[in-house]
Amino acid sequence: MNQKVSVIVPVYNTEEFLQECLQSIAGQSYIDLQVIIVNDASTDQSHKIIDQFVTQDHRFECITNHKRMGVGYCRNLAIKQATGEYVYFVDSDDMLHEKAIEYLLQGDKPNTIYTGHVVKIDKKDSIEDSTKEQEEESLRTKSLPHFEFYKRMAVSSALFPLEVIKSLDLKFDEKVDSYSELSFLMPIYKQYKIVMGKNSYYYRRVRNDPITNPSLGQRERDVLLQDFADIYSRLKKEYENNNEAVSKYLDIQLIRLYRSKFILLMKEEDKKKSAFETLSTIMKLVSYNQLKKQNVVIRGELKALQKGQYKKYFRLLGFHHFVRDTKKSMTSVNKFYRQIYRGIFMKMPLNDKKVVFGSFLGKQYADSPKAIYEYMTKHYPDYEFVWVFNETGRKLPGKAKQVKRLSLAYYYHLATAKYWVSNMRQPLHLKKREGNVFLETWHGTPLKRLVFDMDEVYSANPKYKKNFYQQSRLWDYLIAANPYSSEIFKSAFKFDKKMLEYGYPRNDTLYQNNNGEYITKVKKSLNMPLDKKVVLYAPTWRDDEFYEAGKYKFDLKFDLQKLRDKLGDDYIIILRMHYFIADNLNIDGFEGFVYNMSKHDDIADLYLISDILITDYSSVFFDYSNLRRPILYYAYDLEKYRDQLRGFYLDYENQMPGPILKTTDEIINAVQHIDQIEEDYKEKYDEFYEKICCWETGHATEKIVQEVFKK
Ligand code: C2G
Repeated sequence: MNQKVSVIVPVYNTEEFLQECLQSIAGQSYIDLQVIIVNDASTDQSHKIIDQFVTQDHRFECITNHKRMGVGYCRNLAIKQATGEYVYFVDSDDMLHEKAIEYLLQGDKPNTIYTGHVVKIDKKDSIEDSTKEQEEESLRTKSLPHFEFYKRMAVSSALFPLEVIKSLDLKFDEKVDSYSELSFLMPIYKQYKIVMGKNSYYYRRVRNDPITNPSLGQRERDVLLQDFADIYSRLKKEYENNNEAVSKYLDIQLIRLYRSKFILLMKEEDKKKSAFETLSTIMKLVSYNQLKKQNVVIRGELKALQKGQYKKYFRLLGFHHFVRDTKKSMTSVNKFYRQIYRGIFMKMPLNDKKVVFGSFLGKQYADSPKAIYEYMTKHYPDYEFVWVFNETGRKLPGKAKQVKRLSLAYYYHLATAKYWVSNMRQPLHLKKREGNVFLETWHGTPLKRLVFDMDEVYSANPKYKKNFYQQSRLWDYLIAANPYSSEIFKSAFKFDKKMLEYGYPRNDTLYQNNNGEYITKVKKSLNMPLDKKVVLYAPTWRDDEFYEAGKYKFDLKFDLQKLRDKLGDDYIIILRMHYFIADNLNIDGFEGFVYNMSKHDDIADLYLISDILITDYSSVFFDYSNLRRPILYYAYDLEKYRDQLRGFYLDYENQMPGPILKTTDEIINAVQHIDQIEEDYKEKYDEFYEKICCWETGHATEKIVQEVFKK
């Protein structure tokens, strides 16, 4: 099998993925390759990565465009330069299994196109999972129905003989960015048998940041519709009268895309008119045969589109959605509630003086929403207040109604309250109404990198960034406790509305209640001894240790016995787990020395009663520093956490206002010499305090409420 393969890689701004992509090509077990990269005037650092491969490996060559020409142009250009017997296309954010090309070359049936297995990759592990069982010598094949192959509308993963490309003059469309492959594929539609190499893996990366740098398929739906309409009309004209199979294929693709993608545009007020016009124009080209194969609901819509009947179309679509939603709502109570929310509650009048509060997903009565609520109950008596909890029936000051999260009452109040105050995001399915005001308080000064400042995250949901973006568009106000947070939030959340810069409402209590009387009262209410000093241990959660979404694992990584032996005479320890932690800590036998306060609502009281804080990477130390009390960092997994899982905004080893500890002995030693530590870290602590606590006055709540709420 001595045949050269020309691998074609168009590149546009994919510096995060390019190294892995080119490495997977350079490392192919089949080595007789010509790799043609076309750099389509990338504005990022992609050129540096390309240069490195071109200099080190004589099989790599690069053409650089001086202005952006589009992916179709790049591929056509590279084909002109190809000298291999076969051409294989790779997208610059994707990757290949090391034998992807070798396997395909083993297929030797005439008039056949061999294609690989396309596997979607969104997490690092998924590559390993999918290739576990495939250390085989030879190609495993299965023949593929034509439609299966062509419905991908993608050339990547297949081996095309150059002779076929040249003789049929196969070309990518250069006028559109998406779907440009259709014009390359249509001349060979049904002309060749399609065989899939089951063990020739092509890894298609599902990018998790479709907001900052979308792949072609992740662009906005209206842009995709425009491109599809463009190429569809051109190809229809070309094939309508001389190739029935292609013409039929194009119609099926259009209807398929209409049902899966374009129909959703009709829900977007600002886009639906122009989407209707575009769809109406191209639907006129669809053959009656395809139309009559659709079910009665879709057929009605398509006919209305063909005839340009705007009102009738939206009437039918409304009916379609109603039937679909009703069917869906029969499958779960929550879906039923959501339908009532959309159909009834959202149409009821907004109450200008109603506020709905939520904190930590209904788990706690705590944090800034609590401070804001307590201030408002005193100073805004004519307002109506609603608190969202997972378990209702709590004792609260004031007259707030309590509703269970995701219950019918929850939807009613969220639909009819003018104001929402929450320290986290609202569920994706909640929509804002004209006049709604959302005060997002957020829940901590960031050490760990957040959302758009995180690199490609493999451990999170691949839709994390997209969802976050959508949810955070609802925020009207965002609280930043310090200048450092304010800067970060702008980039990490892409937030460009009103930033409230007065300090954290949740920290006001650290200024107002930092006195012996209050501290004694809290200690007594928690049945804690008054003659012992208090160490508070409040670590964060680990992204990669979980049972299921939202339920994380945690086990104590220190020796309680040793701690009691050495510190028990003078200290007690409060354990405070993060609200994501589902594990129940076992402290049997340590009663009187260890107090598990993980279920206690507000951590601020625990800050006030403790003399020393031990944490790791949790934002708790930023708040705690308002008390100017000593902080110890128990960072036994620092390297992994910082370098693999998250990344930090601060230089952990040099900027923390306390020592980094890795063992129980080091903790004991630090607690026993806490005065010395305070002295050693005084300068760093002062610097830190200046940076983090400079806006805190103990009156943040008042200033924020006055700015957001009308009296
Ligand atoms: N928290 C707590 N107990 C802990 C840890 C955290 O009560 N053991 C509370 C604190 O109010 C803290 C907040 O939860 O400020 C956020 O916790 P982090 O550990 O910082 O983690 P995370 O929820 O991922 O938020 O900008 C901040 C980041 O979003 C981090």
